[in-house]
Amino acid sequence: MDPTEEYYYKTFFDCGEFGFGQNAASLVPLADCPNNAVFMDGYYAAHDGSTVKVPNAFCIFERHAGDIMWRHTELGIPNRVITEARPEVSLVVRMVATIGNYDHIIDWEFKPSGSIKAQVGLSGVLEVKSTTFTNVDQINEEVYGTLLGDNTIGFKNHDHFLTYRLDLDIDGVANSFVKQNLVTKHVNDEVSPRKSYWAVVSETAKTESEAKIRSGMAPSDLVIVNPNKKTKPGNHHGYRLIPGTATHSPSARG
Ligand SMILES: [Cu+2]
Repeated sequence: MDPTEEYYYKTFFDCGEFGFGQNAASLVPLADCPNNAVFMDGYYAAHDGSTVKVPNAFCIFERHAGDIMWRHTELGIPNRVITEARPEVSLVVRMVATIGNYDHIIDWEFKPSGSIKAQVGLSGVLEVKSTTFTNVDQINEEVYGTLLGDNTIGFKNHDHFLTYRLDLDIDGVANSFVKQNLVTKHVNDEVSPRKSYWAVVSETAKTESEAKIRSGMAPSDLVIVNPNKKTKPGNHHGYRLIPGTATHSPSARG
């Protein structure tokens, strides 16, 4: 978000132009990954087709975070209290891609409940530009960033967008994308004192365009199912997509 001569064209595509695989960093034992981690080398094809090895490109470890996976204390049985608690122990697969000043930490977390969590962390150093200023009191113009030290402005206003392409095969490749919309229903009879409630109405996308959503904006659960496979009670096999909180960048068009 800096329209000046030296910066207006800077729109980096970290994956597309630099490559997360080509820029995979070798992980540092006991710092990037805990002491129960095992490491795997990574390989990619160079421009001439030869094989390039990245030592310790991945680490795999069990995470004992101290959280509860599931618990219940049953108080409904007279003269008996039954408590069962199970710890959350998940399997983490990690890699780091260092693109210029940034280090992207990519985790896939596999939980005992069957949940798969994708997470990206950002580290590294700030992108900065030089300036004549040494104190904010000297600045009476737009500098498109924050003065961090003598003659140093850090880029404050910019976005990082990370796009995942999820190709799910749930008990086979024939899967459907279903939006489970929460819909308000009105009660018209005289029996219930309730005037309204909400119910779930499923809508299967027939086209790619019908599957478009604004992440975090719609009152819907997003589910990918195999419509050809059913559980014993008759529900479809499926996975629910749970987006994280989304910040919506104002689009700067012009
Ligand atoms: Cu950035």
